[in-house]
Amino acid sequence: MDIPKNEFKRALAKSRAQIGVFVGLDSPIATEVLATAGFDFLLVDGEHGPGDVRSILAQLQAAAAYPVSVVVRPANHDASLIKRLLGIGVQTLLVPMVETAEQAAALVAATRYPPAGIRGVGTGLERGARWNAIDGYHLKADAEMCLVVQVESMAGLANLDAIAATPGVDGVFIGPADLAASMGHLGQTGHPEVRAAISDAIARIGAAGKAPGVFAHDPALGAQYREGGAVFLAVGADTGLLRNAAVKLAASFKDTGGAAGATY
Ligand code: 3PY
Ligand code: MG
Repeated sequence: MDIPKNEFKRALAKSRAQIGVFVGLDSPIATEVLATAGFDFLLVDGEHGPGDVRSILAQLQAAAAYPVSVVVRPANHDASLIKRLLGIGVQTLLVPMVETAEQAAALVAATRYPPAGIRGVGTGLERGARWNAIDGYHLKADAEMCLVVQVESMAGLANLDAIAATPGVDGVFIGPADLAASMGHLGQTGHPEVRAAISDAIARIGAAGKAPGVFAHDPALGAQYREGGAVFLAVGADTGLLRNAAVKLAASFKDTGGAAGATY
């Protein structure tokens, strides 16, 4: 059998818009439900929620039958964690908190086999290689890897041009929540200074020839970022979708006083 083609990587390279949602419920059923919803990608989170290698594996299996890309966010930059994620079949990573070009280059190396990188070889034990059922997996894997780095701090913004220029980085995703915090505006992702910094970052990432991405749950703001050149948008989170719908339903039958919250 052949290696799965990374449609998300191809879409970013061609600046084809990709709309996705964060997945934090950490349930294969919830992930499979989302896979039927029409999103281009599901962004399975291993940074903030309970998600770990085993639960991410179950979600990859759940989504595999659907025409949706799965992007996985690891908790950190650890090359051995990344090795295990690639081993279970992750082809696209979104790595949080990247602040220097050196960090970006180390992440690229973690996703590539030698001599290009440092990924360990264990295909017979790995779903990524379909346990060696994929012909020549080790020769094809690097070309299907897609690495998106998250820039979400003032330090990251200061080094954005060098981060975006790093060979092997396919895209740069701005995290408004952490960026707002880093800028002294904790909890205010819509603050004018934060929005201006994001718009400027999107333009710089595009100028470096890489795909800019951002989180925007407000459609008007999302459209503004799209017009400014953002190629991929995360537009919500399953946790927020569930809670907001539940609050609304409860309130429609009784006066709970419950307030729907933000979606991330
Ligand atoms: C952030 O906003 O900080 C994120 O990581 C995701 O959007
Ligand atoms: Mg963040």
